[in-house]
Amino acid sequence: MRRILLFILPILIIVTIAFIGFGIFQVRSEETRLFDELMRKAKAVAESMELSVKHALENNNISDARWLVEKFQKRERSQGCVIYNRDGNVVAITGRFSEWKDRNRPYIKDVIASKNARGAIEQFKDYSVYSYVLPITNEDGNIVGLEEVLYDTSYVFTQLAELWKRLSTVLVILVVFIILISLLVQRQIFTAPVEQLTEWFKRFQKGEIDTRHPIKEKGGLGKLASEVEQAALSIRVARRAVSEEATVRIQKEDLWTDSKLKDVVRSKLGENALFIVSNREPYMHVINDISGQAECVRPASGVVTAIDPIMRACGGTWIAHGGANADKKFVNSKNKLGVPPGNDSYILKRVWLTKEEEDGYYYGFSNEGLWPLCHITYTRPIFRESDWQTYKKVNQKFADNILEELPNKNPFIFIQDYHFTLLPQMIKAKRPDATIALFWHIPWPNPEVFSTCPYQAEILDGMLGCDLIGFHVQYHCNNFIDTVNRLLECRIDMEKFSIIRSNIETLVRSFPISVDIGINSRVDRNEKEEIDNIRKECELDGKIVALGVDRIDYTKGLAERMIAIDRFLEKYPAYKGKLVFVQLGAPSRTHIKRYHDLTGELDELAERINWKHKNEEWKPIVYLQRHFSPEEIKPFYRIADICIVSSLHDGMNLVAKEYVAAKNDLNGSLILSRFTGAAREFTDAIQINPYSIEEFADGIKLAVEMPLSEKKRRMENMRKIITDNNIYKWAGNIITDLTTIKKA
Ligand code: ADQ
Repeated sequence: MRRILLFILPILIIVTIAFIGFGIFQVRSEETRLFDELMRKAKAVAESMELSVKHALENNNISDARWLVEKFQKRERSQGCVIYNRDGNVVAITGRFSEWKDRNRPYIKDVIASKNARGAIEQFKDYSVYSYVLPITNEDGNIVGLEEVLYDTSYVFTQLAELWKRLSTVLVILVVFIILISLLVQRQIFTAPVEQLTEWFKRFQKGEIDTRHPIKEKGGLGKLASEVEQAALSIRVARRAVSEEATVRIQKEDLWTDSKLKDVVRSKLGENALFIVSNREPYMHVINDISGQAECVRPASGVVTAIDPIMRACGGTWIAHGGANADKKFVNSKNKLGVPPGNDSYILKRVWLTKEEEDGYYYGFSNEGLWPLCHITYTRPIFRESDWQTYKKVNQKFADNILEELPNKNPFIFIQDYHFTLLPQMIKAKRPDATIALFWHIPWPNPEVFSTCPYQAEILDGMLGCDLIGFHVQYHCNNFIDTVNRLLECRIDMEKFSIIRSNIETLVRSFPISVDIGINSRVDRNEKEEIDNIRKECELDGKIVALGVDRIDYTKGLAERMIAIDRFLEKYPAYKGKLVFVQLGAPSRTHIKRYHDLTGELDELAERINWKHKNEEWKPIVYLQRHFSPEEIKPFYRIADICIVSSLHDGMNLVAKEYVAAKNDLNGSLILSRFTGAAREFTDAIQINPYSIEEFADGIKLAVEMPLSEKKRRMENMRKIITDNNIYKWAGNIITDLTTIKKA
């Protein structure tokens, strides 16, 4: 708009100045013409009366003189006449100008003296009057008197004002025409070709077209178009070169790092951008209750912990629900923003959901239905038809949001979790060229359990729009293949471990997720200070510290953990006053009754156990119920002599891996539930059955009493596992597998 103004404004200024100049000239000419006409009229009238006035004056006939001036009363309302004797005294005057005689009129004496007629504009009351004075002489040339004809000139000014008004109207019409024509011309010669060029550049960048730019003209725009074409071509060539270089580098490096993953993405996906879809967004903008200011928060979510480093390394677009209360303030017109804040490594696109949609799709179907269905923790899943309908609607909403972002050729979409089972099929139906992977972060139950879901066929069908479905462990892959085989009509290729349905082949693979050991083991600047503060605030000096870090979720075995601490202290009272268990609990899904009840249950349990065992200087449980940033959690991991992960069922459990990654002094023990995915890799952890409180309490004793050398040996083994199998390897393997399938 500013550009258009800059273009139109000078034209408007020039036209307006020219028009005003022309107007002034027109009005001046008209004014001169009207006054000329007035003077001529006044002179003619005076001369036509000269003889009659002379006669009346010579005969000293006052009544004739009065009769003559009164004739003017009947003429135009603006006219008048005054007859003077030879001394300049008024003899007769038209009634409407009667006050004229009280006015100072020095020119009368001049006319008597010079005997020359005089015409001039004079001020009278609040208007001006044209006065024409004619000397009346006898045959001897002596003055017998004077005759003055008066004209009110207001009508001249009224006519001039009318003229100005007409000229202004023409000016306004002209300005409107100029603006319209300029906009039209500007669009035709500037905006339209630039839009064309932009569209071409966008599509050329995405690899959708190979044709030359569409600008035909040779002038400035043509030159600009050629430059743009050169730049686009150079970027393409550079990308290809980077991708080839990346391939060479990958072959040389063994260990997976963020830069190796970046190289894999470049070499395997080339120009095709990476799209991640998840329910939870990696960065939320939340209003701080105390300061009232918006702040950026990383949510407590295993999916976010895992995927964020990948996106930081590779770039791309992450599409997620914008669910925080200040999220809308931080997006652009396309609902996007660069994240992490201040670093802009990748794009986050926020999708908005209504409260009803969030209730039905997220709280209802996903977390009261699918979550308990897949976790065997004896919490009954609830399937409501209305939730299912909303779940379908929201999946479609995400599909629409993704489809409008995709480049025209071979995009790569990586969907996260059970919130989007229908999404793969929805995207595949519109974009069969898209490569789609879904990672299922939670366990997959056996066919009997899954068949209790009333929407089983639609869910499986939706998921089979994928080219690849990943689980943490092989056991869940087997469960999935069994489920599909039992519940759907399809062909299973056991050799490739794939499912073929409606001509789409879906590979099923296990990819054990992990963490970035580098980020987790790095010592931060203020860490020592933070550790001292925590020790002081939680009264941990000289104590054995056991730690739990979880979202408050019934699958995480939080109650079992507290009960095991109680049993441990009962069974081994020598540890009273010596061991403190710190639980960091992030409130989660609190709108769901089961979660709300759990929060109350845990508060009560911690309170009861503390009451039972505490003394004046010590209590066994420190329960910190809030969200912590990853930087805040790390010093707790460093302090902890023992980390307890007691999930009743868990896809993987990243807390176990974060703890091992943070323990670079090797002085720590991990107590790990057998029912986590992590238990398959961490055979050196102290594995427990969280349902068996005796075994659990003994596990704590084993961890407390384990000799340092044994602890170090076990920790070293576990650290080797996550060094080799880190989060970059996880993502790299998925991308490599996918691109291999695509080529086959
Ligand atoms: P989650 O069920 O969210 O993940 P988990 O793997 O343990 O579980 O990850 C939790 C994450 O939240 C960790 O990064 C942890 O540091 C963080 N966290 C925990 N408590 C917190 C607190 N109080 N404040 C802030 N952050 C906190 C799902 C599956 C898992 C699977 C992951 C990844 O349920 O089985 O391991 O996805 O695939």
